[in-house]
Amino acid sequence: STPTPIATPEHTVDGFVREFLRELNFGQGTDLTRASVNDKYLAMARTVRHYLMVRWLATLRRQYQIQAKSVAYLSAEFLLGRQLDNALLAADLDEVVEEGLASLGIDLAELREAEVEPGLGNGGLGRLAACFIDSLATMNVPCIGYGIRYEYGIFRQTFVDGWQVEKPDNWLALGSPWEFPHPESAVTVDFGGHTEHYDDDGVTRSRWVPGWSVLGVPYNYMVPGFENGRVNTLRLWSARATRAFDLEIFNAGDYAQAVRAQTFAENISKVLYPEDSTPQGKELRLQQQYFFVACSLRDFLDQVLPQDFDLKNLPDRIVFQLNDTHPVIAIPELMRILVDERGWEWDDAWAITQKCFAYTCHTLLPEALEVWSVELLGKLLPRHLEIIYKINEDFMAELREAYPDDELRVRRMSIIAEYPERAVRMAYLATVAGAKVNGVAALHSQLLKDKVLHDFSDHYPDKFTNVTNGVTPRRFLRLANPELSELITSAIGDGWVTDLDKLQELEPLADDADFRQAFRDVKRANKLRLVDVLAERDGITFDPETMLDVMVKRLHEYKRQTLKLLHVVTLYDQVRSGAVKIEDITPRTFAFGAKAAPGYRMAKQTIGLINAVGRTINSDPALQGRLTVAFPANYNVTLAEKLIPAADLSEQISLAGKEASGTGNMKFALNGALTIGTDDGANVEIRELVGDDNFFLFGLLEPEVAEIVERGYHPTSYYEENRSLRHALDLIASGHFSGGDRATFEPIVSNLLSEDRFLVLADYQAYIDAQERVDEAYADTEAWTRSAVLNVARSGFFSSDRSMRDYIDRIWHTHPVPPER
Ligand code: 26V
Repeated sequence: STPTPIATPEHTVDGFVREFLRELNFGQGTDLTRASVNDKYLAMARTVRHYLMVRWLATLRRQYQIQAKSVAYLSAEFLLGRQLDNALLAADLDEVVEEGLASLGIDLAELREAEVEPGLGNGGLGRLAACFIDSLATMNVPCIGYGIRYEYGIFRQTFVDGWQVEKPDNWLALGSPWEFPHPESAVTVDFGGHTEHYDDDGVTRSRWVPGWSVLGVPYNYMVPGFENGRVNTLRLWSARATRAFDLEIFNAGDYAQAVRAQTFAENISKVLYPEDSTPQGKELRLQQQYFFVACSLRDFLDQVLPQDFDLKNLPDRIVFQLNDTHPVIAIPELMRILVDERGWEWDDAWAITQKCFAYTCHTLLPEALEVWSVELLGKLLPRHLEIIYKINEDFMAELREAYPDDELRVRRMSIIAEYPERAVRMAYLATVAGAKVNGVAALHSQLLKDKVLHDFSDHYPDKFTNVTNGVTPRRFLRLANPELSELITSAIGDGWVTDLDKLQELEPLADDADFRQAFRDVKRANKLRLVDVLAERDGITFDPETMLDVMVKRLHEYKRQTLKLLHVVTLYDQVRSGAVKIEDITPRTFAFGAKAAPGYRMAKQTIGLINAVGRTINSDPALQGRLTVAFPANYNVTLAEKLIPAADLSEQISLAGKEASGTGNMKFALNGALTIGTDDGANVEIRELVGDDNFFLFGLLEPEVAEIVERGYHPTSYYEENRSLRHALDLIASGHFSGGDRATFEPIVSNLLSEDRFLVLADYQAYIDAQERVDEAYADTEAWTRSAVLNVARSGFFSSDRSMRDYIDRIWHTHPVPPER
């Protein structure tokens, strides 16, 4: 006997206006004459939410009834980007809202810009999680995303004299209309203390006597599918002090100390760690990881599952997907729940646990593989450490049986590292416990098997698989590039939005001159739009008639922003020295977007250098309209959505064997930019699909890199033997870009000349040559456009819908559940 079901507001302009005004009056407590832009934005966001609410509740009800197998996507990061447009698209409301607001004299575009994006991730890994949950909702697959509601997301980047200065990202300050807090459903998470072992009817059992605890408050977010009536849930956890925690201290009479205790607890979800390559072994980070994982397991087992659920059947009802090693502590946590709390036998618990987890690795850099010191783990999670030891003990025994004469191998594979300190290798733990392990592009998965986890792929050949990453076509084509979307739809219909392989039908149009002209018109319109955005946002000007050459991604040595910069400096030097006439240079705008981890010195230096080179070039009257460097600060999802559709050339120039996949590369190809790239990550697959003629490949291949490094790499020989490289480096070293100060960028130059870990100098000439091929190709407008169209037509594979299908078929074995109709 359900009470009267709630009704969705009428899907008409009048219906929207009524609901909007009600929200403005009753929700915001204001009226049209007094409302601020923020008032109007919040009222509109809540109104849009109402249109999705019936679907959300229906999705939840149906899932409770049928108990279909779900995916729990455990991720420390969800880099969602702005929510409004996505919600409007899902609910098919954009026209109604635009018209409704216009009838009230409100400009939708202005309200859009009022939204602060939730930047709850560092880069590719967090954005991937956001694309995946979008796809699962659109494909009607039951999924719950679990993560952390950081009070401060990725820092806001500013430039002061060209140097990065970080500002806190106070994204919640003006209200957060997309979230639903549920403090009444808070769960308790324990930390610290010690363990006890006791006799239970002749059996020795263990228990954890924690030292302190915090509360996890869930905040729910809607994850709407595209026009399909489904709304999945993303549940992010926020840390609070427990009442017991407070009371104890209050009763002791120390009010100030009690308030400090609150702060201590709330610190756990306070801020996203902005490092994405070098784990620092910070205690707070481990607290974050255990916090969200413990909340999520508790929530799923106690709240989501029906009360009488028999956990023996858990693998039929859930798979926990581990997004990198960050949530891997969930493995001993599930063991602890089953063995200590539910009294299961160890072997039974282990058998179930091994079926419930799967692990995705997102890196190849050895320094990015997380290890947690035994000392820290033992202090913070003493029972989990015992459980990990026991898992390892059993695993070592299994290995000694399999490899009786190979103790070296057995030790290599230990979950516990002995040097430089005793520490738990989280990737090994995930590999041993997980039902499947996957890399994120074909090359990456191969290298995982051959190198990073070689012993494990020997031992468990069937565990390893590949799922090439993807991006959601809703956000990164349909919403980010409305004009191209319209052009595509006018040619092949709109089925591509949920079936991106349909883009293949565009292929013949690459040879249609009218279509190519229309395609160029779209690109031009997108560039003009970007000109306005950058002028308004950053005070940057560039000529939309120039080739837009874009490198946007986190700043990392392995991604090689310095290689791009050496190209820019080389062009500048050629013109300056008179070796090349300015008229002979293809006019280009070099756009950069990159945040550096605040503690990553070389990366911050590189940001300084990009800005310094930009300042010099942009202020040289001889180069006006010919060479421009545009480096807008604070690159984020919102800016990506404006930059990528305008790009002509996509820079994907990591050293081969270092970029696990890349996903920006896919977004560019899908929006009709041509790629200049190395044979790395998903570039390999992009090139295979779009064809050699439509991709500018350069640089060493992974095996060649391995060979050079093996032989001993000497960057100075390249410097000595290559004149233009020498000139470019000398120019930087001379202080030319730093007001004559030779010291400023000395660390970059000397690093390249002495160590050059990522073989920038070795790939320099190949890169310069490839850029010359780019110039030649760009000169033939029709041929270039043809290539660009083919890039779009052949990028259907890179839909995250396809990635999700692969996960479903190869790892999850879940099924879509269409909504009741
Ligand atoms: C690692 C660490 C290490 C500890 C400090 C904090 C932290 C935060 C994040 C990470 C993960 C780094 C791995 C990562 O982001 N990988 C990227 O994943 C993308 C999605 O699969 C992929 O496209 C990129 O190539 C890969 O670099």
